Amino acid sequence: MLFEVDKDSLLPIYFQIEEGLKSLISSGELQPGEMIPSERELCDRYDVSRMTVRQAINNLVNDGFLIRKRGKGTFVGMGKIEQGLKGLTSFTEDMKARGMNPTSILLDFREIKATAALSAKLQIHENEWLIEMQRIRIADDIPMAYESVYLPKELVPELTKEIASQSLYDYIEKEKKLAIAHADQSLEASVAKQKEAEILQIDEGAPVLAIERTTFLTTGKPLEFVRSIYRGDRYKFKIELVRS
Ligand code: 16G
Repeated sequence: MLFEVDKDSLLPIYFQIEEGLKSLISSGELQPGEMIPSERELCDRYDVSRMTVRQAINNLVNDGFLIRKRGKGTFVGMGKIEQGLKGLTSFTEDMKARGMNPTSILLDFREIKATAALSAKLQIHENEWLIEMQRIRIADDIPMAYESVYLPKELVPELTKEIASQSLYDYIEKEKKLAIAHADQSLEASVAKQKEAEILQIDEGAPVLAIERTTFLTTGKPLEFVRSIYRGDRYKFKIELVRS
C-alpha cells in the first residue's frame, strides 16, 4: 500500500490520509470487500495520532468508500450510487442505466381498504380498494431500498404477484398503456429501524434516506403513493440548481 503523507503540507494530515486511501480505492489497488490496514497500523506507518486516522476513516465511511464491520475491521465499500433527481424514472431503469442487474423480492402483496391518510394521498374515497406491495429492490444482488407501494386497485385490477416482482412502470406503460406524467417527491434523513435494517442488511440505527413519492398520470389521477427506505451508505442524491 503506497501513499505519502507530507507533514509540512498545508493540507491537514487526516485529509491526506483520506485522499491517499481514496486514490488506492480508485486505482483498484484496494478492491471492494478488501480489508484495509487497522487504525493502529496506519498510526504507526504515518506516525500520526489515532484521532487523525479515525477522522480520515470516518469521512470515508460516511461517503460509502469504506465499511466498518464490528469486531472484524474496516473494508473497502462499494461506493455510492449517484442518483439524479430530475427525471421521473423507475428503479429498473436507474439500475439498468448503470449496467447493474435490477431484481426485486416481493415481501407482501395484498388488497387493503384505503385509510384516511392514503385516500388523501391518492385522491380517492376512504375504504376504496388499494393494492399494497412491499418490495426489496436489489441491484447486482445487493439490497438497495425497501419500498411500500400503494396503488388504487381500480387502475391496476389485474396486477399479480408475478408482475409486482418485475418493473411496475413497464407494466403500467406497456401493458396498461397508462401515461405516467409527473411525481411529487420528498427525501429526508432517517435511521434504519430493526425490520428495515434486517431487510437492507445494515445495522439498526444506520443512516438511511426516507423517500415518499406520489406519482400522477397525464389524466391528473394519482397512480401510486410510495414510501421507500434507501441505504445511506449506497445512495447519494444529486440535483442541479439553476440561479434565476
Ligand atoms: C422507483 C420509485 C417508485 C416506483 C418504482 C418503479 C423512487 C423513490 N421510487 O423505485 O415510486 O414505484 O421506481 O420501479 O424513486 P420499477 O418499474 O422498477 O418497478
